[in-house]
Amino acid sequence: MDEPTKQTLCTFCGVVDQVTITPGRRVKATGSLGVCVKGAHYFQKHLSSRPRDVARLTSPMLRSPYGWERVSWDYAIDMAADSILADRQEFGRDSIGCYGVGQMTMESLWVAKKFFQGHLGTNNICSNAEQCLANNAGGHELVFGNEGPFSCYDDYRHAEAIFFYGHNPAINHPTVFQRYVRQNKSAVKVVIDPRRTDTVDVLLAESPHNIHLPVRSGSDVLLNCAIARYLLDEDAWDHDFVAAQVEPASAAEFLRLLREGPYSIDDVVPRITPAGMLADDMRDRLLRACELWKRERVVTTSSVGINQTVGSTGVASILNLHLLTGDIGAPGRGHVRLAGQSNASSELAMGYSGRLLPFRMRITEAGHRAEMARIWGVPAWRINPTPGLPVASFATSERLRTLFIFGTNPARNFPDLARWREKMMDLNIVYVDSYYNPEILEYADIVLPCRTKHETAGIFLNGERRLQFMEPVEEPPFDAWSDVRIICEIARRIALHLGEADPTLSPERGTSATSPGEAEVEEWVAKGNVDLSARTLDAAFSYPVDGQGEPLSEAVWQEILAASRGFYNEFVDGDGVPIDFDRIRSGEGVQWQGRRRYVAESGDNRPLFSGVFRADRRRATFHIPPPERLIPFTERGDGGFVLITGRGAMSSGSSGKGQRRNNTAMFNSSTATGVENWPERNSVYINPRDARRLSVATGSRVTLRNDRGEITCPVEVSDDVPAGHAYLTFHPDRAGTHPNFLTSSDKIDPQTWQPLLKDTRVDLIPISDATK
Ligand SMILES: Nc1nc2c(c(=O)[nH]1)N[C@H]1C(S)=C(S)[C@@H](COP(=O)(O)OP(=O)(O)OC[C@H]3O[C@@H](n4cnc5c(=O)[nH]c(N)nc54)[C@H](O)[C@@H]3O)O[C@H]1N2
Ligand SMILES: Nc1nc2c(c(=O)[nH]1)N[C@H]1C(S)=C(S)[C@@H](COP(=O)(O)OP(=O)(O)OC[C@H]3O[C@@H](n4cnc5c(=O)[nH]c(N)nc54)[C@H](O)[C@@H]3O)O[C@H]1N2
Ligand code: SF4
Ligand SMILES: [Mo]
Repeated sequence: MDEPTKQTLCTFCGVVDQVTITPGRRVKATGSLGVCVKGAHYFQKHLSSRPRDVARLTSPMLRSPYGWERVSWDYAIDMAADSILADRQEFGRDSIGCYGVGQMTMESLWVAKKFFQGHLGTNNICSNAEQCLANNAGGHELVFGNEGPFSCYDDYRHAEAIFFYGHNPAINHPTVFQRYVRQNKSAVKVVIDPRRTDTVDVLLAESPHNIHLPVRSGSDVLLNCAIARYLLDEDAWDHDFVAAQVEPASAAEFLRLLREGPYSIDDVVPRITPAGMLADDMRDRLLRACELWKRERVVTTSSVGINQTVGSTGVASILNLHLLTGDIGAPGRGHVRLAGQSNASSELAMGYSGRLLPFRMRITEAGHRAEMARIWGVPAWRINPTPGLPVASFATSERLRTLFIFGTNPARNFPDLARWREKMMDLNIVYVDSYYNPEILEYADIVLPCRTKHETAGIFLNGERRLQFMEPVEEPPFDAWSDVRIICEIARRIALHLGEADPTLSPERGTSATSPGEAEVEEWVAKGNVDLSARTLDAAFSYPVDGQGEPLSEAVWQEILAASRGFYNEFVDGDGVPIDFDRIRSGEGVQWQGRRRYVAESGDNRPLFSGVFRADRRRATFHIPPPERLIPFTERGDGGFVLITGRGAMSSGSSGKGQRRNNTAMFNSSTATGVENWPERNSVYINPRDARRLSVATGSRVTLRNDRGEITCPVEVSDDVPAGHAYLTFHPDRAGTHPNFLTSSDKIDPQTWQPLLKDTRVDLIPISDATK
């Protein structure tokens, strides 16, 4: 019998491409962007050879003294519910935590927030965005008052100049790079990246006008100050836009800082130019880049090269340039967000951070808590007024006891890995993933198998704010549940246990008239979780379900849509019409608030920007960078290397010619695309100057060491990396190289708490032949 053609989404990276599975199981691109190697590889592998190549979790499992024990769903859900109730009663509300991957559906993100924050009263609920995209949101909040990005991919087509700050789209967002960036042949492209990346190679081969600025790590804010100063000196900034749309005090302060500080091209060039590069060469390239800001329509994109180094200040320094030139809200002008993971944008909108409530409301504001409680239908006191932990501090928390992990691989991708792995031994970990991953199984206590991307239904909000629907294309071959179902079943099981313990339990204690204080709530918790209401809990997580017991996306979406009303990121289209489920499901989905935000409505002279609430129209603020963000990392003068970890360039070419070897089928921990893609051993890349200094050559082994730990790997000598820097991918290899033994969880962004993973200092110690 002929199989029907099926349509779904690729939900690895934040582009979220549309995919058609044709009869015979060929995978084709449906949308305008095509699919990349990872996307195609995933579907081909899962649809044609399952379950041979990819190890799946096939049943709920419990750790027992004899190893893993396979158990029924019913039993596993009981165990998870009991674990919450027991730890909560003994250790308090914030002994419970949740950490989730950026590829979860919007439905599961919403339901998890409601459960952990709205009912269990813990703010220890954060997500992978806190390692990845949070600082993009943080930068937007500093400058505009809200996190929403304002441009779309199409802006690449209309731009006259495109700047990539710490972003390597040729391998990391390949469909957007091919279909938008490279199609705009006339735009001049500028890549700001210490490394010569694939993106740099492709663009420099394409046009002699394209520019690579191989600045020292940590230079971006300084660089942007130099560009801004140039625009001031040339009187090439938009006086009218700044006067109309920017807070006057911040404008005065920013202009003064630029004029009085050491930000001229001559001041800045020597500080950002890596050893071995001629300062005149850098000067010439920088001046050409400044001229582009002066004359052309500019689109910028930043990614984790900024988010994980100079953080939200770095993003804000780019947005400052858009404010200064008025390059916002028009075709070909603005900052385009390319999210790392498919639903990272939903995590930001849903306030995934220990400081935030959904729609970016703040935990510490009583009015915000009351508003969220109203939406969730719980008494305001139930939302804990104490912020949760930064994800980077999970490892040192005395309070945390039970941690839910939805996907994500914290046994590999977390900073300070040694400390964190030790902490995981103490935690009661409920781990939810589709794949068998021995690294995490070492730490997990309860394992719940969830549906894969091609078995789940769900809503995704991509980097350009497009809401789309992922259709399941196959049923799971065994009883796997979606994340949303797992959360709802645990919540309802808790309600059941509470009801059994006390059938007379009143629907809610402490109504608004008798609002209890924090201490009183904790007393109720200690008395047997009697702060919880069985009735409210059961009602809140009883969504209509399909024939297999899966909560219906449409029902959850209706709740999210209604809740979003009045917030700046309320889910309306460009005409202000609420986006209903059928529209998300059809065609290429719907972009919330239209193709562009911050476009003046006709005849409307009001400020363009909104705060948390849509009605709160305000001017933007130039962000004044704190002094510590203006110092390139190599200026610390401690003789060590700056260790950059990222994607691509995994192992040395076997030819010994030092060419890069990428495996573009790898995505982060690369569980879904299969272990057979993993290289044998990853290499650390260093510049020939440093190799001479250390007397090492390609193939030599070195130890990378700092105050966090040490790892060993082979060297690749390459001009791709500037002197003073070392590059090592964080993708897995079979040898078990783990760069996160060297990263620190102490260096976090003050605005978002995101760890600054790419700001890592290491010493490189050659291993003598005798110890090889
Ligand atoms: N093929 C593939 N695609 C992916 C992924 C994958 O694993 N594989 N992962 C996805 C995810 S989760 C993400 S977050 C994105 C990330 O996409 P990218 O941001 O492109 O990823 P990275 O390679 O981590 O870092 C980008 C660049 O930042 C540079 N950099 C380091 N320090 C600095 C600095 O101080 N300043 C500047 N200007 N640049 C610096 C690095 O040299 C690196 O080339 O990719 C997504 N897409
Ligand atoms: N040193 C260093 N460390 C880094 C980075 C770096 O550049 N350098 N980058 C950081 C960044 S940007 C990121 S995004 C992280 C990536 O870190 P992770 O979030 O750990 O990365 P992934 O491998 O994408 O996801 C891990 C697991 O999530 C599962 N998963 C996917 N979708 C779902 C779902 O819907 N539900 C459930 N329950 N599970 C699911 C997958 O099967 C996979 O096993 O690493 C961070 N760590
Ligand atoms: S991984 Fe990203 S670029 Fe590749 S097909 Fe999937 S969504 Fe598109
Ligand atoms: Mo990411």
